Amino acid sequence: PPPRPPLSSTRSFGRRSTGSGGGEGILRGLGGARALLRALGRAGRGMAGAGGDQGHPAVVFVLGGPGSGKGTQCARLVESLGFCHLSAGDLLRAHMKSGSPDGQMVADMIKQGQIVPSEVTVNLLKGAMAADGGARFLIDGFPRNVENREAFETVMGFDCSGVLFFDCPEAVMERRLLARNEGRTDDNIETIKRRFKVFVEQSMPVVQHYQQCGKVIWADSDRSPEEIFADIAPQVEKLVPAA
Ligand code: UP5
Ligand code: MG
Repeated sequence: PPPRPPLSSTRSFGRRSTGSGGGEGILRGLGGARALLRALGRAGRGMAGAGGDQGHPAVVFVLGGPGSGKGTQCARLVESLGFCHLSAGDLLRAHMKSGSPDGQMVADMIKQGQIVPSEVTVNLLKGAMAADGGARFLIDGFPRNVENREAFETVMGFDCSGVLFFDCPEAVMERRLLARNEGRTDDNIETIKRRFKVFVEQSMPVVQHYQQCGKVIWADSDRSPEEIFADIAPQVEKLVPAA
């Protein structure tokens, strides 16, 4: 297998200055949400039988900085390995356009590059997983902080099978995002910088947690899409084989 450098030495995320993270105020306000999530979690444990040996679906979290290629590689994995791909960002963007009462809050947070409260995201993911009913999921762009991770486990009643992590230099990600041109409200240089900072400060600790558990498939994503895919596909298939 390819060498997997320790995460502390990854080129893109080790050298950023730290400060007060963008979403901390929101996270501090989540005490009530935690209680709600615990209650939802008890109800959520009933969701079983959708596939995996454990009586619950198998989930691979797909993480990496903004523009690291999560969506691009997930599309390929769906095509070749038959996973269901759920992008938390896509679910949130659909939610903000749905006319839901919290839609404006979600739109504002995405525009600012901040992390939407876990109860919103986890409920969207839970609903989408149930609607699909499949046995193998790629969950892309989630969990984005430790609290997201804990909320997922509490609500769903199980943890991921593994994490696919795309490591990419910030300069490369920035160039890709500025060239994407899909009309996303967060693809401007100011928000991109904030997304990088939030990623380093809040999302990397999630990756480090799973690294310590030995659950991370590490991929250098500063390569062609074809090279990346050839590297990761066999590893993902081995982690969660088709039934
Ligand atoms: N591209 C891809 N791979 C390439 C390669 N190997 N070589 C050259 N070009 C490549 O790729 C980005 C661009 O690069 C594309 O144009 C692609 O063609 C090209 P993509 O595959 O789209 O990268 P991805 O990692 O998916 O980038 P994305 O911008 O979607 O990542 P983010 O993590 O920033 O976005 P996401 O949609 O996950 O989240 C957006 C916001 O939603 C967050 O900032 C946050 O505010 C909110 N959010 C939450 O609050 N909670 C969540 O759980 C999820 C999101
Ligand atoms: Mg994406």
